[in-house]
Amino acid sequence: MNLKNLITADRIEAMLQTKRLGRPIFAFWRIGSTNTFARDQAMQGAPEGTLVIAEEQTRGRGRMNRSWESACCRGLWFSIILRPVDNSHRAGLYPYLVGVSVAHTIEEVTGLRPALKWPNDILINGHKCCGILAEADFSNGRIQYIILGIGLNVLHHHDDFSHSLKHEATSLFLETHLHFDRVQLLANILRKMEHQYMVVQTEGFEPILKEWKQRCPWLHKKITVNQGDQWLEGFFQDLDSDGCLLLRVPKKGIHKIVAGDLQN
Ligand code: BT5
Repeated sequence: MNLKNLITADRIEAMLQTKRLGRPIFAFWRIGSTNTFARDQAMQGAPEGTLVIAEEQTRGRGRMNRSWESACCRGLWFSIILRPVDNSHRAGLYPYLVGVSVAHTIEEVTGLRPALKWPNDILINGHKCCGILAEADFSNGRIQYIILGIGLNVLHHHDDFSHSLKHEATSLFLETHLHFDRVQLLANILRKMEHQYMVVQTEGFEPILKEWKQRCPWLHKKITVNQGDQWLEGFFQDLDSDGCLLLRVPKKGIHKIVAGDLQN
């Protein structure tokens, strides 16, 4: 690893092209979880746009208490605090904003077209390169803050993944053999996110959901959704206006799925 390619607050600041997202910056060498740190900051009043990023996470988290592998100096492990003036039932839509922004950026820099998999995985050639963890705080039916945690595998070689992930995960390097500058990538993602955030404030989530669906190869196909010990089979009919998956189950009608995992 070339030392000048490390993630530092100074390098991020020099490359940022945003007005709000990425200001202020908390950059760590090692942290438990950027989402946990960001949540503590948000509870203490940290402003919208606050960025928390680390070269390594020792307790990176996925959804439902799953863990997120965050190898040192290989990826982008970061969280952004948003404070949208919005109703709590729309909190589930913000991960789509991230998914579309990251997919856009990956496509721009690699020329590859990543697939978006419900609820919020990003895959290249069938392998997961990015996961998103959104955690929100509500009161009186309003969003107080939302933490958008993003894990993007950038420079990993096969051996940087644990044995169990080797066959399901990928990185931008593995797909392109290019060494991306992670800070430049981060700046591109934040610029896209800020743009999409402005779109949401003027036009709502429609344009984002539309683009998300265009990038989701499972839409209108037969799928299986896993919810703990329950498996549901049906057709991926649509996303509803809150971001839930609408599953059409033959002879049983439409099921609205709030959380779960889509099986291949
Ligand atoms: C996610 O959860 O995909 C959300 C991951 C969010 C990680 C970011 S990193 C910055 C911020 N701080 C945090 O602590 N978290 C966020 P989920 O859909 O539950 O997927 C978790 C599953 O993905 C695991 O059970 C593994 O199977 C797989 N996985 C773990 N690490 C991976 C990696 N680096 N690349 C690809 N897949 C991985």
